[in-house]
Amino acid sequence: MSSLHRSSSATLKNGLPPQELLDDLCSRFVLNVPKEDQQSFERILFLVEYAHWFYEDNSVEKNPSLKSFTLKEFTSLMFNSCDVLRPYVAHIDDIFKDFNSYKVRVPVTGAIILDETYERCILVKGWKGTSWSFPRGKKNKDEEDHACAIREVLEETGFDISNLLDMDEHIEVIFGQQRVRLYIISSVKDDTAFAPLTKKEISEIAWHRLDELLPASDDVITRGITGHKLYMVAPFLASLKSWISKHKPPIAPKPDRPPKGICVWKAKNNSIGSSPTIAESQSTKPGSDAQPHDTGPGMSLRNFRFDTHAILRAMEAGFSSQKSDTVLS
Ligand code: M7G
Ligand code: MG
Repeated sequence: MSSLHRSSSATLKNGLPPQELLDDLCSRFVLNVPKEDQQSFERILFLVEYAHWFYEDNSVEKNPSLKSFTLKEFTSLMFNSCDVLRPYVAHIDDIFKDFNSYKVRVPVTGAIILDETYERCILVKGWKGTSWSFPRGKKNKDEEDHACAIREVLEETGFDISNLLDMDEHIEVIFGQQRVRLYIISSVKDDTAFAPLTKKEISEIAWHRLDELLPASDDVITRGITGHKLYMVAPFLASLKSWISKHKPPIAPKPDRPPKGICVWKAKNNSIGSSPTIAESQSTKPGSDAQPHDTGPGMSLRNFRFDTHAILRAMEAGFSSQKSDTVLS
């Protein structure tokens, strides 16, 4: 997609977004943001990702003749159509690859939400994928572990754990170069209402029986004994079992309850796509040597030869010459 057709009118050709829309997305999400978010391509790609979600969730929803794009395709569109990004089009494959390897090094936090019998926990299913995981997500810049867990659980389940979270009750597992910390939130009533706040991130929320998630293992992707595909669940189960053995549940196990998982929320219009979610495609491989171990997040772009000063100058020029809408987050 190196030379995309650029339409100057609002009329759609081949479902490609009109230049006005791309300009608007670029100005809202890439130019009109705090400077520290424009300091590297890794951070800029997070901005492009926000723009992509806004495009898919709002623009396409309002105008279904607009095409849906993968993040890679959308990134290419943005780089080809935004003045400040166009100088870097030739490097887009490297920028994108670097972004993905950066992503898998950002620490993740979330929660293991247990019911009052400690027999079940809440798992969420990604929008595009087929696997279940604990509600969790990547830390923002300078965000504390517990704050990220509270935010991600709220975004993905609509449930506020801020008054239930104990900073000392957590299980941490290192996957390759990624640290994943889950806080144990115990004794949540099983009739609690859950529903994600983000669009098209989560397709289903359910209470799963812990014994159906077995076997425990170090593998990132496993299948529970009833066949559910699980993502970054099995490596937490041994520690979780040990935690449960030391803590008495407020309510005794209920043998009369259905043995299967209980769905508590399901998206209405989810058509599962063929591409895996980022969550799955991240496929953090323990021991992967794709990245040198001494490069923490934010460092790897130093290997690139982009002129970031030039892009920042161009962005500032763009910023001062544009009257943008409010920044959406
Ligand atoms: P993430 O925020 O990259 O991961 O979202 P994290 O929460 O684990 O840090 C994981 C995946 O969910 C993304 O790659 C998208 O496929 C999807 N996703 C997440 N959000 C917040 C949105 C959103 O607002 N809109 C859409 N369309 N997809 C999203
Ligand atoms: Mg997230």
